[in-house]
Amino acid sequence: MFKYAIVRKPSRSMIEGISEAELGLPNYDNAIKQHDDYIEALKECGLEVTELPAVEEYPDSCFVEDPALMTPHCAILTNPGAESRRGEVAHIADAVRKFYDNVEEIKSPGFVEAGDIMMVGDHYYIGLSERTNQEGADQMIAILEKYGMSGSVVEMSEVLHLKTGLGYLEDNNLVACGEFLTKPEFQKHNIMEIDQKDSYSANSVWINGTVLVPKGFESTVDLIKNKGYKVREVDVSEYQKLDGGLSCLSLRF
Ligand code: CIR
Repeated sequence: MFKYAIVRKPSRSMIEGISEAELGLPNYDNAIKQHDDYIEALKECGLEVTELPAVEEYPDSCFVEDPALMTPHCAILTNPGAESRRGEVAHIADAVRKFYDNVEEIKSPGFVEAGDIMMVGDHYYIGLSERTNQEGADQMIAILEKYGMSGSVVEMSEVLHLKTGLGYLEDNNLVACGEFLTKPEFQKHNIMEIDQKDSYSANSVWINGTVLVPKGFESTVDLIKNKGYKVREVDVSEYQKLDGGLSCLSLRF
């Protein structure tokens, strides 16, 4: 179960965020409304939410999932592969230290963005993406092992981050799309297949028994409800324009 979440208010500079989505520029006012509803959804799941102030200098800084990994035993400040995002780590560090005594760091030439990391119990799958390299993954695995956890790498090539195409819903259930459907390492889980046209909804998030699903993906809602989960839809379309999904907008721990 998770108790806390950290989010960061989007900055007006978000329109300059990195994007390959070709969905147009996000509308700031609408993004704020969607962010408020996202926070509401986290609270409905029983989380105590810390909202950090916007940081104009970093257009992608509302995607707080990437600069830190929170585990039950320690937090790890990452070293984002995207150069324009590296400075976000210093901005999240104080908030992380308020909750953790044990705070570790990924150092260059290792790069990790925690959107590439999926937690399954004590094990952490680490996607080797354009943002996370082998050196970063090796450092991450060494840190996890130091605290009695484990990690393994997943080769990937189709999407931005590992969790762009995957979501672990606990109870051995995994929503997955595209290249992740056939990865040998995931075959021990119950793979719930997300249709390619609904791929954005593979980034659904389990929080304390409820699954947050991005708004507008009825088949995914049905798939998840049919497994017995409670579903809460959240409209994050303004963030989709920046390649950001539901999980990217919070740290949950
Ligand atoms: C980026 O490209 O870094 C941001 N525009 C989106 C980050 C999304 N984060 C995530 O998937 N964990």
